[in-house]
Amino acid sequence: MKSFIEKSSVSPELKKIAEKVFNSERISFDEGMLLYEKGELGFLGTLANYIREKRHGDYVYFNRNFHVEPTNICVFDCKFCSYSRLLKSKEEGWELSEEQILDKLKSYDGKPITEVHIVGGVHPKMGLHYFASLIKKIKEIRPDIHVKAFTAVELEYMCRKAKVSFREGLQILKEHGQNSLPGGGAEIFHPEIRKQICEDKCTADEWLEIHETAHSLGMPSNATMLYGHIEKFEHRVDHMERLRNLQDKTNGFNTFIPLKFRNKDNQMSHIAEVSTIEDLRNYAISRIYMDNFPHIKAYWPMIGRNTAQLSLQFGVDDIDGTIDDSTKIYSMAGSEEQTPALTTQQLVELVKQVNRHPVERDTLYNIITDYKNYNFSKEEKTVTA
Ligand code: V47
Ligand code: SF4
Repeated sequence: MKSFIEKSSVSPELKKIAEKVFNSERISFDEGMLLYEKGELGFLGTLANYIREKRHGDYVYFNRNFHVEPTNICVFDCKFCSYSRLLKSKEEGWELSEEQILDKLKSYDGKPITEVHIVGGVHPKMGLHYFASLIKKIKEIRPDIHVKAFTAVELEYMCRKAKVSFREGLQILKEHGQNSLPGGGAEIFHPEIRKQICEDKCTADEWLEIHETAHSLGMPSNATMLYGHIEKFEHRVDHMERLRNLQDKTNGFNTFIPLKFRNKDNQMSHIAEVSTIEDLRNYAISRIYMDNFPHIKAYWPMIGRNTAQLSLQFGVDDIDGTIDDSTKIYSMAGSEEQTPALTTQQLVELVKQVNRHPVERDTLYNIITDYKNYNFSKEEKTVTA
């Protein structure tokens, strides 16, 4: 691998970056920019795959999960969002009752799911104490399930409305059974871009403070980056730099999830989506830049299963989970996955088709089942979760 780069015709500055990667040294902001501006797909893939295989061998992690989206009614007005309905057009939105949410959970009785991911629009009537009580009830029904819930955007609003600090709010949720935070709401931190795409929701500093506070309370989290719209490469590197700095401080992030902007039915529909090549370059640079993040995830309901397979050669080691058609965020934004659901067997086959080694994990990446030489029973073949 190293000699392949040495012999190749890449520029001396890119070779210097390759050397750093092979010596496990961190690359700088300027070097991140250089990768975006000059790094060709093959070069980036070689480096990212080197890091990925050094960390995880040929493992590809997935979990058995489903989402709950309590509502798509939202007080905010993010320009890229195809999913939310403003309060004023409420008749087009949905609001699940507590009973409906708990019934959905109960429909998984006896099925081996390990995680519920709860995230939705920011509804003024669904506040901190409502959600704390909901989580408590979820845990009473299914004590073993990991509750990954609420983006920092939802949390900032909930805490503000309940007049509690971020620490107090997170502590309450933790005491009621919330285990971790998903990575949404980060978008692009840089104020020049944030102001144009989501000016009314939590700021970058608030997002980072909420995750820092969660980590200090022993609640791990993920981080996302919404790329491929009006941002420039410098904004992507700035975004990753801020996350890398926080991770140096807390070590509380598990996974970095680049999210490709999808342009159907939103206020940014006039912006063309970036190419698959750019998606793969972006995964690879994320793997190279985010040297203190254990995992890089390709979220298949958003990127589609074909690109998710390709990404496994470009730094990605995680493809999220079975989902069971329980999220609408991406189908409404135009993803090729209109009813995102894969059985465990389908996920395993997806990974094996590209000669990788599928392993089921829990939310914290403890290995549950190794599927390398696994034979599915007749009953297992039909289980969606
Ligand atoms: O913050 C909304 C994104 C995010 C669009 O932590 C869009 O494991 C693309 O964060 N095009 C929410 N993206 C989802 C999220 C997530 C998903 C899966 C796993 C995890 C995890 C987190 O969805 C939002 C926003 O960045 N989003 N609209 C769109 N048109
Ligand atoms: Fe609301 Fe989230 Fe959509 Fe923004 S991305 S409008 S906060 S649901």
